[in-house]
Amino acid sequence: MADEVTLYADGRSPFVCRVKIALNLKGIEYKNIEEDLENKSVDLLKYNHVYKKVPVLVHNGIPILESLVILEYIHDCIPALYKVFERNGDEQVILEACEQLQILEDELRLKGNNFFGEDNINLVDIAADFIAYWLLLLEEATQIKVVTTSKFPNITEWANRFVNCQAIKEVLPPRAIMLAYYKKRFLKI
Ligand SMILES: N[C@@H](CCC(=O)N[C@@H](CS)C(=O)NCC(=O)O)C(=O)O
Repeated sequence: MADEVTLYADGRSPFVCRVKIALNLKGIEYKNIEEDLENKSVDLLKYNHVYKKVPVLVHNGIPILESLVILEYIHDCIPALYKVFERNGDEQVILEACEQLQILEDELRLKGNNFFGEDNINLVDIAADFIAYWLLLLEEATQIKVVTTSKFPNITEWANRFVNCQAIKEVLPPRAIMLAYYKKRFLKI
């Protein structure tokens, strides 16, 4: 995700806070526009003309409404991480990916929690599922390593805990299928 990202917000709102957390964890820079909900801006009313609520995330002029939908959108953008493999392990892209991962690593280390949702999995953990499972499979398939245990010990432990939760384990796509798919896609095997 790049370019112009604007968040129409109200700093007191838990729905807005969800989006800010996800943006921070992904290291995405954005312009925050604080709304007066008693006197909403023309832009907010234009972008969210049905519900007229915050948060609204505007990415390159396209508005995304509803905090959970915005979380999904931010997650789907997976900026530098996937690019590492598309660019065949380009050093600069790996560096950018590591910068993003460092934000998550620090968050886990400083709080000392099992999950981003403290003792339990929350939406941020779920939104980061790519890192816990798919990223490691991509690394294995391509032999391009980003998440080393020495560099990201907390992410490594978090990923283990995450994929070993029953509710998660039973819905993950099979390793063998994913490895074959990634080998075909990136190594043309
Ligand atoms: N379902 C929405 C709820 C958003 C919401 O209720 N926002 C409140 C602020 S906490 C709001 O904008 N209220 C203004 C209004 O209802 O006029 C979401 O998850 O984004």
